Amino acid sequence: MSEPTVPQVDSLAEIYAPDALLSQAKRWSDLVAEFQRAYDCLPEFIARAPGRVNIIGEHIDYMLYQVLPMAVAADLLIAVTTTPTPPSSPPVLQIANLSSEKFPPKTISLPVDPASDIHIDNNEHHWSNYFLCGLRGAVELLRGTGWTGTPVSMRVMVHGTVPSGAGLSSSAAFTCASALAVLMANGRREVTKAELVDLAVVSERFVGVNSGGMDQTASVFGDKDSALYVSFTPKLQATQFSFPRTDPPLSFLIAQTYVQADKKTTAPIHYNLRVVETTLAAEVLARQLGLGPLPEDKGPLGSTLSGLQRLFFEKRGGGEATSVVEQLEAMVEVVRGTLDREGYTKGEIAGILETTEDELTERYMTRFPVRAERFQLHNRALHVFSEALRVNKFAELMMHAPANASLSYLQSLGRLMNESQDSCRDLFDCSCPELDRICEIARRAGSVGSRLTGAGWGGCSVHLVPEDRVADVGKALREEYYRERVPRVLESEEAWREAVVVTKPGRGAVVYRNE
Ligand code: NG1
Ligand code: MG
Repeated sequence: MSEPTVPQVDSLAEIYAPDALLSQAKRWSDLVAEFQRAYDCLPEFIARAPGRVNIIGEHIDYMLYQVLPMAVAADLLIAVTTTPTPPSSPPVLQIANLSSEKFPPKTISLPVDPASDIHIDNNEHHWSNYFLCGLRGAVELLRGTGWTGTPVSMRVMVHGTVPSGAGLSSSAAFTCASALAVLMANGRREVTKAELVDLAVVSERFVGVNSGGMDQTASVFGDKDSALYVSFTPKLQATQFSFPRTDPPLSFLIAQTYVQADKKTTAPIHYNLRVVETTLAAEVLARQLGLGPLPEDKGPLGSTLSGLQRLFFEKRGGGEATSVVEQLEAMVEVVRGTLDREGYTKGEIAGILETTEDELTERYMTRFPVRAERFQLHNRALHVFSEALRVNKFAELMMHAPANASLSYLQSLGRLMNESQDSCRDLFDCSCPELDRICEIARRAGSVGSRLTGAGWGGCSVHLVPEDRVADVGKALREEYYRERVPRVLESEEAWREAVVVTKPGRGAVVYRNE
């Protein structure tokens, strides 16, 4: 079977649901008009990639456990025109945004070889950095396939509807669309979806976040009417599945906290620190269980908790005979019986791993620096194994729903989401009071499962709500959360429509050409 490639489309009906077509047509024509005004020509193509919502499976993608996200309809568009770069001159990038007040334009003279020499200054953050990350990744990929040409000069106009810092991964939409745009601009028409995901993950890391692969996978592999069950080993696989028919029908509601989670700035104490803590938990467990150091490379048996799990059952024997659920349940007990609840200092970890603090810093905390007094290995590992278990149970329930699934079926799905939220709050420390409050209000008003979605520390929440309770949940959030904390949301219909959204799975990345 050939690998699926990123689709080329020529009609908006292939991208959006019928009820969104009118407003999208207006938005796209505004983008093209502004493009023409700024650059005096029409775009050659438009690269588009959506945001995503994660239904369940938080902070476990970078430990290579399965997750269950879906692409949303909100997306990022990049309209592009190209000109060949004259010999021995640098390629030039002109980048502008339809929302020019928030995202001012910039003209950047690129190094002749952007694959290695592009300078991305993460201290001086300009929104165009995300494009540069995609550009650098894309040129690296082209170089890897033997391409020696000079990248073309590009004029681009961007417009995004994925709110930034809101947990819907505007960043993945941006890196996926940028990488795709640069590949297309340089004549690479056939791009496999898997290739684009790998590329976008690498690109996102140039921004300074040690990203997992969930968001980019959802943004590229998503499709109308289906959510995704994503596995990262032995290779990336995104299985599409549609929601079961239930009575009452189920819906997913997204509610914003309006607490901005600025992942780049807080990475050393939040996101990147969690990646380090979970990685070190795997290493420390391996030593304490007598499994020796984990293999150096982060492949399936590298420094991840899923790698440790595999090694544990391989060495113990009988791994094949034990079901995934039994294995994960066993790992939860292993963590409880092995790791210290109080956390570990860097010195203590170095001691266990028979290394020095300097070497530990060099290996795990240099490319992505982190700050912590104590590393909470017990709590983080416990979250990861129990969350992986919940994803597994959730996927089983979703994919093998009973014929006449009723409210109690929805409640069993919801329970797993609620447990996920508790674990994110208590063990992974990635919730915040506003997220906790929204979950509490929504559950009281009829949501059967409420949790944060994405990295957390602010951003969005996702709720599994029986269709007949959607209005109640919206009303309760409006009165008990927004009226008090974000009153501006109640000032216009438009603002309200963005705060609480019933979401449907959306189409993944595409290239639009009108030839
Ligand atoms: P956000 O910050 O919501 O884009 C991040 C990671 C994911 C995953 C989730 C937590 C990036 C691009 N995304 O999402 O890979 O680890 O947090 O489950 O870093
Ligand atoms: Mg992001």
